[in-house]
Amino acid sequence: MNKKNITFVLLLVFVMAIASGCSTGADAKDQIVWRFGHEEIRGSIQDAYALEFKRLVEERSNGEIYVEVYRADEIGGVMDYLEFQQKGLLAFSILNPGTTATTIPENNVFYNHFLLPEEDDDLQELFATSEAITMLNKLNEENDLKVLDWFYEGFNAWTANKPIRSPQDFRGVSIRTMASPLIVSSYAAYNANPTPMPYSEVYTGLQLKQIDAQVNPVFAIEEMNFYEVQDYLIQARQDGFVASLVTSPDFWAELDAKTQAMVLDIVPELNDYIFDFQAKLNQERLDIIRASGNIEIIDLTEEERAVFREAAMPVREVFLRSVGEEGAEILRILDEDAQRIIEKNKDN
Ligand code: 6CS
Repeated sequence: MNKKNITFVLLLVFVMAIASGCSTGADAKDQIVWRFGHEEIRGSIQDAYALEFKRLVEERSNGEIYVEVYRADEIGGVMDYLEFQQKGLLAFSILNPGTTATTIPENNVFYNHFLLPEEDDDLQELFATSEAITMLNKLNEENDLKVLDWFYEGFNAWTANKPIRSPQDFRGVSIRTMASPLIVSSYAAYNANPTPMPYSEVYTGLQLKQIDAQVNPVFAIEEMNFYEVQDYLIQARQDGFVASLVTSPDFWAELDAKTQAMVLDIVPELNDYIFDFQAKLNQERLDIIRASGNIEIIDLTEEERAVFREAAMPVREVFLRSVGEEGAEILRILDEDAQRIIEKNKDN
């Protein structure tokens, strides 16, 4: 079966399951099933978020709701999950802007390099308070995604088969990125050859030397075994991996007020949980990678980072060209709020 047919069959299975009331067994004939998709593998940050969501929903609904978690590639690739979510075939998903910005370019705002605060607490405050987030969520809703939460999975590190300390070093390096055009432009601005490919193919791509490098948070570099087939892990702290908990506006509108309130109560708890979880997991996994002795870890100096910052600034124009006035306003407010929060918290 080709990919289109597989997608079609999956859609059909979903529609039939939804139409049949989604019961999960003899004792569960009135049980509601919420299908929850995410982009990563078992043990990842998105999986921890999904499992905690499942635990809290099942507990607080007194078992009336059962949450079924689908991980990356279990029922399609991440682009399929976006389509399933926009069509309301999944109740909830975790999707990151590298995926959603292919149809909602404003979501790329988070992937402008050297924009977001580097401290986790500052970032959490920014997501919770910035008017830019409210504006972004409204735009998503107009595009069939209701965003309930934005969270963080750690800064994006590079792995490569050569040391990279300057944009000059990126010349001739084919680096795998996610599909979002802004991410592609960011690495083109560093002189690299950005090569989008599905997440699940990156390990083989590196092993077979179809690509020379890739970019992802440390926890992912460990669990996807990228560090086993690369020689250098480079921490430039140019941007972070942001993800969103989304549902579809139609699905949400059909939930009764009590169920909506239950979910809205759970979300801030999940946000606190995952900010702590990702910090610990990224640290633990950096330690595992270091202990393996497989890869040299390079932390760029402030001087080296400054050269990348300068090369990244023209890419803001690429973002602005891809969005309308509202997108420009979102970037302006997010930047302003980020600077204000960093300044306010700097002595804490
Ligand atoms: O690089 C990617 O495509 C993926 N990376 C992570 C850490 N999560 C999901 C995403 O699809």
